[in-house]
Amino acid sequence: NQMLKGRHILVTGIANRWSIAWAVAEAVLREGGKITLTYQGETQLGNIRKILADIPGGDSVLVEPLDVCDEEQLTSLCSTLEKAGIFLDGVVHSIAFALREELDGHFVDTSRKGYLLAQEISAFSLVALSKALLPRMNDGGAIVAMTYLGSERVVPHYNVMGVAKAALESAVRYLAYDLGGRKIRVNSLSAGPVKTASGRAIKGFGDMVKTVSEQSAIKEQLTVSEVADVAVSLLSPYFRGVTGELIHVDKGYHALG
Ligand code: 0WD
Repeated sequence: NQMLKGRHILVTGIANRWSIAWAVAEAVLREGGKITLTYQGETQLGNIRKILADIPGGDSVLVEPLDVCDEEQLTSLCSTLEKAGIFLDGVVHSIAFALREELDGHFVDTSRKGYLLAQEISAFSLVALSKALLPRMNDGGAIVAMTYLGSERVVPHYNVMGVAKAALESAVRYLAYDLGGRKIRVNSLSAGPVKTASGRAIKGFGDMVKTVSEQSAIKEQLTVSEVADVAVSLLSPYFRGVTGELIHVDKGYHALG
């Protein structure tokens, strides 16, 4: 009873084996799906190759370059899929970036450059990626974007990234409306803090993980596999009636005052 049997999912944002995106890719495979991965830069490609070497059939996975700021790479990703005869049933957007100095200081000091960069990489990229991949998506497919509670509430130090995530979540709703005609669903998954490279870039992240787990409904630290299991559920036909939605995967932290 695999949830994604026969479905092909493109997963972005694997920086290393601790990335949320890798946990999602593994869960897709477990649920009987196929994966295509994208990487940004040679270090990530090396990391991805090493991870794939450890799994059965890993050698045959397509791994393509994608810097979301590069229109040409978006176009060539689509033509590579075409050449390979791949039609996608799902896309996972697991990409975010902000300059470290914007996460250290006060939000009021956000620079124009830092603001625009965070928006471009963390929010507009979902629009650009969706548009670029639409010709290679099957009707009835699904898009999932990773977000965080710092969009809805002030989370100290999340700053410019909170504003970018608010834009991302709004883009999810507008995309859901536009793509509904093709029964392509678009949802966001708001994960609680989990220890990854991006997480660690936020000042005081280790303490935050601990405090959040103490203040959640379920008082345990969130794991990436718990996040990944919800992501594959959102990609699966079980969620065919759900689009434009935001789901908190945070052990109930968001529900507490
Ligand atoms: O606690 C956490 N870790 C949470 C993460 C809680 C809630 C949400 N999230 C979100 C993040 O904001 C992000 O959207 O989940 C997503 C994945 O985050 P992650 O797994 O924590 O982070 P990481 O393993 O660092 O992957 C993010 C990746 C980048 O990695 P690095 O570390 O090299 O910045 O985003 C990708 C890149 O792979 N990325 C890009 N990809 C394509 N083009 C670009 C770009 N221009 N910039 C960053």
